[in-house]
Amino acid sequence: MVKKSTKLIRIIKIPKIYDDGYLCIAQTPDNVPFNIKRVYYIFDAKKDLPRGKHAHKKNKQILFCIQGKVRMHLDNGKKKEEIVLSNPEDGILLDKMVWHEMLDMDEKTILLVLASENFDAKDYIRDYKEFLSLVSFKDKKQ
Ligand code: T46
Repeated sequence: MVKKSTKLIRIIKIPKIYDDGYLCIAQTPDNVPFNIKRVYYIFDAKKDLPRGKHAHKKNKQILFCIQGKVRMHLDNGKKKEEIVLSNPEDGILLDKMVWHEMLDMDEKTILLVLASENFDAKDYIRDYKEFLSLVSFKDKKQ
């Protein structure tokens, strides 16, 4: 279930079952608030090399750290928040138009990501100044 909060960071806790080892279940719509079109995972990350550093125009995602740890930095143009993920049953919702960075990973870290959209390089905003101007333009229109 998605915990309601005014915070930028929204943790999605998924059920964990013990059956000769643990099994965690992410499922639409019970705990994933979008239809999953794509799944990818990231491993063998290089220490001290941050990843992410972008926002998505349309794509929404949930990121699980299923092994090791990652420090997640989120920024919506108004506020910035950070959290360390190290529990495989805790996902973080990466909404569209949220700048995100993945920090402090190492070769043990494995990130599993569920995405609402197929890969599209045009969906990425990789320039932070452009991101800030797009979110402030959206705010002025509302
Ligand atoms: C994100 C964070 C959480 C593909 O060709 N198809 C794909 O589905 C993905 C995810 C990536 N790529 C290519 C694009 C780049 O040439 O893989 C390369 C590495 O992607 P990127 O530098 O965006 O990787 P990260 O780890 O910085 O970011 C990834 C996702 O790409 C991104 O969407 O939100 O994880």
